[in-house]
Amino acid sequence: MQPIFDDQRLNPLLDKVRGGERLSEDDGLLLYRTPDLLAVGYMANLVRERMHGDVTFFNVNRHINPTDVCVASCRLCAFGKKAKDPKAYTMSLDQIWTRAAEGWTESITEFHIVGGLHPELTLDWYCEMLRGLKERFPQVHLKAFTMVEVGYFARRHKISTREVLRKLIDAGVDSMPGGGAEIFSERVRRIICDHKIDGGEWLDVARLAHQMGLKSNCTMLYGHIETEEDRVDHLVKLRALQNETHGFVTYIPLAFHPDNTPLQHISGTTGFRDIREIAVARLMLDNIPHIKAYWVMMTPSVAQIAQRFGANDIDGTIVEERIYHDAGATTSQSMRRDQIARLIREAGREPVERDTAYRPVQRTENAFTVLV
Ligand code: V47
Repeated sequence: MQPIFDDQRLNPLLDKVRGGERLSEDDGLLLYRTPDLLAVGYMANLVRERMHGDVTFFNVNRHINPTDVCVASCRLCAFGKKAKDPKAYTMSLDQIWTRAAEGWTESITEFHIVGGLHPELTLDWYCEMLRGLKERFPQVHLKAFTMVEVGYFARRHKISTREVLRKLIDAGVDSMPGGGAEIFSERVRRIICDHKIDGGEWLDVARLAHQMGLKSNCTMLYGHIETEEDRVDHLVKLRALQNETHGFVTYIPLAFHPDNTPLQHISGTTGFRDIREIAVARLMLDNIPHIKAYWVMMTPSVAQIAQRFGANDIDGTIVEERIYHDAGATTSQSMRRDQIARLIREAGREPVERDTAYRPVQRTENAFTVLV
């Protein structure tokens, strides 16, 4: 039976969604503009259940941010500091390896490693860091360096992006996180992150990484000065690249947190907007397997509701998160596995712990086995 949507304009979209037909840019705009969030969520949930049934994935990971020193001064960011700032930090290799070992009883399956664009740390230093991690934790997946960091290494060392990626892969990078994409609109980038590679370059680095065999995630930063058109454009560009490479594994919409940034006059996003962003993503990104509701950014309560609005992942236990907490996130820095499982179960979903490649992980005390 055809559900009766409050917003009748959505009925043709339901036919497309049911038929597995791709949604257009105009459809995307309508999804952003309609007040009928339940209808958008209904359609997103259809797709989500068709792809993943009742499963919601989570993982056990540790974030490592080796430095917050950054040559860029992005107005969106509260994390990056100038080298002379007394509050700036840069960890030594030993500190990084020690930090990685903390929380080990949680049996971490992934290190998520990103940091500032440091003017002095060399690519060789980062490669030594990776080799040291691989030596000490051979079973842990290294999800490391955004497209922006890779672009910066290439510029700083005057070598090609391909060479940077080759060195990182040889040193142990297994995949790449999705950060730094922000929003591809050049008009907006000039204001919020004009020191970063541009949107086209971000996509070029991702394309090359995928061609060289690395999988990656992708993101969009929303809730600042972008328009609905900018958001649709961003999603459609990710979808087009995915058609070419099939290298994106997970998409994570990131809500802008204004505190302690030069854009702190902007109000933060709301629950309605955060949930809509998940649902629109599930509907527009028909070729990206997973949509993650990142609980650190959305709060656990909203990330839980998102599991019925298109999301099929809630991120992980995340030992120590800095980028969002520097920007005023009031969520905890970590959640225990049983807390995550409870959130998922109460949303009527089945929690499945995964590794980075979405293979289920089976736990025994202080150890894990990946089920292939
Ligand atoms: O690249 C920076 C964004 C990203 C702020 O790949 C901000 O699995 C909001 O990319 N307010 C880092 N956002 C986080 C990220 C991520 C998170 C979880 C999982 C994965 C993954 C990736 O956060 C940055 C930037 O886009 N960011 N400052 C801010 N004030």
